[in-house]
Amino acid sequence: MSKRIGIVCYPTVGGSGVVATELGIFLAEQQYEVHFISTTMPFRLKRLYPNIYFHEVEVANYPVFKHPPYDLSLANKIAEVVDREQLDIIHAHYAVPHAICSLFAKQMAKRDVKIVTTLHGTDITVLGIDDSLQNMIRFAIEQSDAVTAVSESLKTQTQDVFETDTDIQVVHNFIDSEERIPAYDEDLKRRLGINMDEKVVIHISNFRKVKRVDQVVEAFSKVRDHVQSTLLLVGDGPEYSKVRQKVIDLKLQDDVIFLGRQDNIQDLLKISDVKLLLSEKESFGLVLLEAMSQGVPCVGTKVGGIPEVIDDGVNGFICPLGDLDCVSDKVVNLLTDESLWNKLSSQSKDIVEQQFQTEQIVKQYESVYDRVLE
Ligand code: GMT
Repeated sequence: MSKRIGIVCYPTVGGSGVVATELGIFLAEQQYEVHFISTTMPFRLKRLYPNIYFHEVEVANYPVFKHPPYDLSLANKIAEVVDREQLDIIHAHYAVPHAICSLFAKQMAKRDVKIVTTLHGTDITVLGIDDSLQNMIRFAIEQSDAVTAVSESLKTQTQDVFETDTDIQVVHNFIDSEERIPAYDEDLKRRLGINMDEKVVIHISNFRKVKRVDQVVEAFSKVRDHVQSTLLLVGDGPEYSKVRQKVIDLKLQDDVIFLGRQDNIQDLLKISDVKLLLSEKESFGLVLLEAMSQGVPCVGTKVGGIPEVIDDGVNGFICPLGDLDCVSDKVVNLLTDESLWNKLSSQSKDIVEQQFQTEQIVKQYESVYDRVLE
């Protein structure tokens, strides 16, 4: 009989939501029965699949509650779905709150369900440092039936911060490069007001402080002194206004295009020459795979899991955090040396094909499921 998996995730735009949704879709194609448990329908779940179900968590909001108790509603919903749908496994994406809620649901449910927790980063690199949450995160990690982390770096950091010897399996992020090759939209550059012979640098993120988008603009400013180019900034978030101001301060208004949140980033990547990710914390950087699968070489910081994705000099370049001269030198090299660009572009695609394909990585999650059900 096919396995029944409940996936608890954030449905919004963001790497963890994308990974959880693509995982669910691929599992469904392998005949698993997949139940998403979340506040809204995961945004990538656009097609109808007969063996994928969505269970909406409705958050109670009575005047007596100072804050709507999302976590309690979620735990209650998970327990309800475990019993009704006879789930075998709950795969929680993020220790807090999803693994914690899943553990609570396991105690409430009548059925014995296994909990697999995937750590995506912020729960460890940001919340793990917060004393008030440390014990709870450690509890989630130690009580789960299996724990995975999206990079070696995140695994090591988790074991160090929480002083735990829990076995953590590294399962990298993945991408289905086959599905993501749109036709080159010849007209897109012109519609964006970019000259056809101009180079394009791109950054895509949720504009949180850790993404250091201001440094992306500063590095681009240095690049712009040498190469006629445009910076595409895709995404929105808390630092957005500051970044806009930075662009004004550096008098780059004519060279930087803010595109806000975009669902369809493949078309934008297709017209881009280099992708920048200069984060101060980054457990993996799924967006790097998205760029590499389109043959866009990446320049990133020597932080977290980024060096596990960018092999320095092979499919892009790595610079020390905050070293913007290094970043601009590498970008200028890529934009001006066609044979270097061609080599790194084709090696980017090869690395995605060889190391980060959906099928290959999902097998690793499947072996985790088999192990906990043994
Ligand atoms: O990067 C973010 O702020 C979003 C966050 C998320 O929850 O989606 O991304 C985290 O998970 C992704 C999927 O595993 C990773 O690729 C990102 O590197 C990680 N972000 C951070 O560690 C800051």
